[in-house]
Amino acid sequence: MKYNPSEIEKKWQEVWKKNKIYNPNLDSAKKPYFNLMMFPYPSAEGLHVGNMYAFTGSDIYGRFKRMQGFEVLEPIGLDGFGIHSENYAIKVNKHPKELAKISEENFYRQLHATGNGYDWNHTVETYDPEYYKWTQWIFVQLFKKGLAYRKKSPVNFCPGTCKTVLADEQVIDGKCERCGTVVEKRDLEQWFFKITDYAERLLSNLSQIDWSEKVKIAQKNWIGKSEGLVISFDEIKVFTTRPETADGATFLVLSPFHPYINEIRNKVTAEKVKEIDDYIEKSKVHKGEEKGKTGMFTDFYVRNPVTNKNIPVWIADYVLMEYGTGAIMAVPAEDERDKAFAKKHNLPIEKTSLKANPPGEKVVHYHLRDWLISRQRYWGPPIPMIFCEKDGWQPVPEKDLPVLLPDVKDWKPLGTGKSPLATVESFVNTTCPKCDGPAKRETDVSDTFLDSAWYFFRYTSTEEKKKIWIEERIKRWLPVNMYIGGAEHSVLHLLYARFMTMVFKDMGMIDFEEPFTRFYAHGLLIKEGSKMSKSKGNIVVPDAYIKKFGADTLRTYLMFLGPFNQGGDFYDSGIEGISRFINRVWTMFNSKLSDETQKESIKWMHRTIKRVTEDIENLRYNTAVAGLMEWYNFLAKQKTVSKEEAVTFLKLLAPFAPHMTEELYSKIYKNEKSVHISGWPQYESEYLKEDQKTIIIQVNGKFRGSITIQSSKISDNKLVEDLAKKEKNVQSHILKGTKKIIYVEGKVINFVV
Ligand code: ANZ
Repeated sequence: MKYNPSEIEKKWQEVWKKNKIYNPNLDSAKKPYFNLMMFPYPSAEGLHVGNMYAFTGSDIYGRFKRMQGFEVLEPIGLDGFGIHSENYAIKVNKHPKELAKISEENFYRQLHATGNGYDWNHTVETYDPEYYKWTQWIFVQLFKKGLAYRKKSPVNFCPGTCKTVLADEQVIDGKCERCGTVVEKRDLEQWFFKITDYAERLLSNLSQIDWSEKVKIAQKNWIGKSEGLVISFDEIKVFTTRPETADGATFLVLSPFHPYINEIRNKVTAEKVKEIDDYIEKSKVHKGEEKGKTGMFTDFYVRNPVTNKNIPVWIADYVLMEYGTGAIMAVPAEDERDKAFAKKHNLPIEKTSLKANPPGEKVVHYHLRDWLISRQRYWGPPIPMIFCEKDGWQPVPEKDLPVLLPDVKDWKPLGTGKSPLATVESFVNTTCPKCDGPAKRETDVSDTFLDSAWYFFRYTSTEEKKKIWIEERIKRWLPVNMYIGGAEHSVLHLLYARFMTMVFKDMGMIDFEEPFTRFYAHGLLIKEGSKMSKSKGNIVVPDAYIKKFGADTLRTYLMFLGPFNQGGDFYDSGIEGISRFINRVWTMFNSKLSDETQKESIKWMHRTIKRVTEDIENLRYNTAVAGLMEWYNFLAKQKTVSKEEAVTFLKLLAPFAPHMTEELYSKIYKNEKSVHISGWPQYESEYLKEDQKTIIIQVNGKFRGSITIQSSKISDNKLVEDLAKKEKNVQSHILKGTKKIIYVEGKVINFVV
């Protein structure tokens, strides 16, 4: 029978759905295993093979665990709210809500075609009011706990396509991570989550979790713990990690946003005040190359407490208000940045003894900032807060959740620092939950990273309407056993999800505080040498490949093209090679199978089971496939292949090529259960022992001893000779050296002396 993937793939997808083999019983599973793929945020253009690469890698692990006897929950959903989706809606000029429906349908259709073992009964879509009701509920809980607060502060604002404030994590090298526009600082009042209260826990717990080292280091650096001193220079406090250099502090620098500047204003000339104000205005906009080098003298001095000398006070934007005390003592003799600044502005550089001992107060600082939650955009969950002139900020009562996102025509961002919702009067005007008087709703929506900070909890309980989740199920399924996703989320999603989990624990909702026991970062795909991207026009869409070769071939190829944590290069010629392999496997196990496995063949089988098992456990998928190819090559040379070999081979290949292995398995075992729940093959170590050979040693034709070595080593002449020479009884006979050495491979070595 010819291999016809489009026929068998459709057929098995239907059967699996009917037999619910990927739907574990969430309430009674005895061996639950939560295998989670990072929440995708697909646009209407759908899935490209780069995404499919990640999903397949996760699915293979889930299938492996299922075959090992675990009841695997492998859920899927989509993160469809947020700037990413809204920017795409702006680009194609369609309402985000309309577009979301199209994206969802297309994305789910594509995912079905890839044959992943998802539990389709428990999907989560972040724009579903049944979901964002709980996102808003979480906001209210954080507000009640004092972990959500409002603050006016200089925040990152993207004046480009995004026209909204951004979290620090979303600014890369001074540019917006989404659209690349240079980010400005604007003084705006915004909602923040107090993630900084959790800095120490977020840091110290890192040692307890099994995560890619790269990601742990990124989190550690982002949290950025520093221990140092706060030293007073008259009324100004500075934070330093190098107090011993204080005698070399020749000037003091304030951030342009430092409150003490107001005091200085009262003490200097009107001209100086104007100069100060101009400088502050200019420093609100990043100036590329200029940034970090400009500064101005305030005409004001403070006393260095170590040298007792008066030193000038400067303002410069290389000092950040959000870190330490927003002021530094500059030690140009020791610090490179201070030195460059001193040279540029002709400030004194003086040696430090490195022994200064200033009066100081010991402090710990973290680079981590509070999480900026507000977005002046449309496509997100409205922040569930109400402002009353009399009672101040009040949370929306829980019975009134969700605050529905109104359907509006004018949904595009305004760039005024206000969300488009601010223009919708019917939305804005409401009553105060406390005094019933007239009040106004918050019109910003929340950051999409809040939507994705807790979705994995909800997967377990999507049918629950009255509570955020079903406690029993959380106890059974969480924390997530295996989480696979992109390393680019190291300090965004992964940090926020950890924070939220700690908050839930502190609220008594759960009894663990790390959400992901194991996290594995996958690599990225490139296409024939360059990074796969829309701008390069080298995006590969899986649909055509699935049609031509079948999902099984595409899946196996993706896993074969490189180590899963490094990614690899997608070549059309490569997929053809895998297609030939899959076709040959099909033909081999479609022919007549013998009842008994040959002795030499048994060893091959057990060696391959061991190798593939260990490779999949460690996500070395490419070498697992290579192991199967080697075994195939061996089997192809044998006169017959046994039923046992066929079944073992199909089981080992099943996670990669789930449909064709199922078809072949069902032909061998009619009426048996699916290969995917048939149990993973076990190897027996007695078959792994290598054969040994004994080689006779002669000197001038006389027997003098023997050595025993592994059969695979008998053609290594040098090894055999060295080992033979070391034999005690041989040594004494060859003391004067040898004339000639005759080796009959695997049998005899004769030294002529
Ligand atoms: C004097 C000094 C001498 C410093 C020296 C460094 C080297 P980390 O380790 O990152 O915490 N600093 C403090 N607050 C700052 C702010 N708001 N903006 C910019 N820089 C700031 O770095 C702490 C060091 O960074 C502090 O120690 C301070 O400079 C600077 F040879 O004080 B140091």
